Amino acid sequence: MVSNKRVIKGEFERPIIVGSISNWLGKKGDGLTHTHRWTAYIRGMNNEDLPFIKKVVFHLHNSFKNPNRAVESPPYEISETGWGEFDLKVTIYFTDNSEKPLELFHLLRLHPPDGSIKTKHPVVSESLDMLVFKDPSESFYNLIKLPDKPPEVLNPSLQIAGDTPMTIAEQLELNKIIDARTKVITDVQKYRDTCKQKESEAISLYQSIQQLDKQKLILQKKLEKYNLLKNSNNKSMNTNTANISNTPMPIDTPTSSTTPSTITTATATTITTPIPPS
Ligand code: SLL
Repeated sequence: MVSNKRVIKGEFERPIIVGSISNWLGKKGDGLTHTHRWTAYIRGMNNEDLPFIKKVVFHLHNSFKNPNRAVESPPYEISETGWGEFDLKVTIYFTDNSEKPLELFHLLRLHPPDGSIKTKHPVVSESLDMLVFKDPSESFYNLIKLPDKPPEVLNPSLQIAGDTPMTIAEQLELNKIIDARTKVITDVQKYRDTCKQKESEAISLYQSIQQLDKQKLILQKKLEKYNLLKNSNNKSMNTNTANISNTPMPIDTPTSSTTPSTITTATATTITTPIPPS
């Protein structure tokens, strides 16, 4: 069956963040298999809604009970307690069924980069993924477009610190880091767009140059023909009637006309006026 869905031609990108935040449970943990409480999540770069997502499935390590956890409405996150880091697989299903589900991987970190195990600080790990949609349907395109103004809400990763909430100073610090990274990502995107635009400008300029080169070649050939003709005319005139040799040429040359320069006169400057034979 032929679908009559209208599509928007092109490739459209939409950034999303996959991340996790983990807190060491300290005495609240069992010191064995439940030492950390963590939350893994998918979120918009600026916490904007993700209306193009239908469902997110988090595939936990097999040591967890029911390792495949489906979340069918926002916020797309799951919280658990555990003891170890692992590669979390995340499958994103889109509202448009013709868009293939996407698989992402995220290293669920429990420990800070310095390797310390018992830390009071939450360990946040996030990465940005650029979703690319090719020729999406018009209705889906409207969902993947970034909203003009991102909502100004607190980062969800700051709201899910669980039993050990972050201090204001920590939240502010983390906010700063996330904001700075978001800015870098946005800037990179902007520069990439500018590059694309400049590239297409360069291509069309190059095409114009080629076109002009062709025109120049045609005019040069015409000119050559004209010179040849004029040369032979002059020769025959010289032999027949010596005083007609100074007859002005039928085209505008710098010597024969005072009309303002045009492309014709500019080309005409390359005319080599033949020296009458002595
Ligand atoms: C490894 N990185 O490769 C480890 C796997 C698995 C962590 C870590 C289970 C908690 C529970 C849990 O934390 N697994 O039992 O509910 O060996």
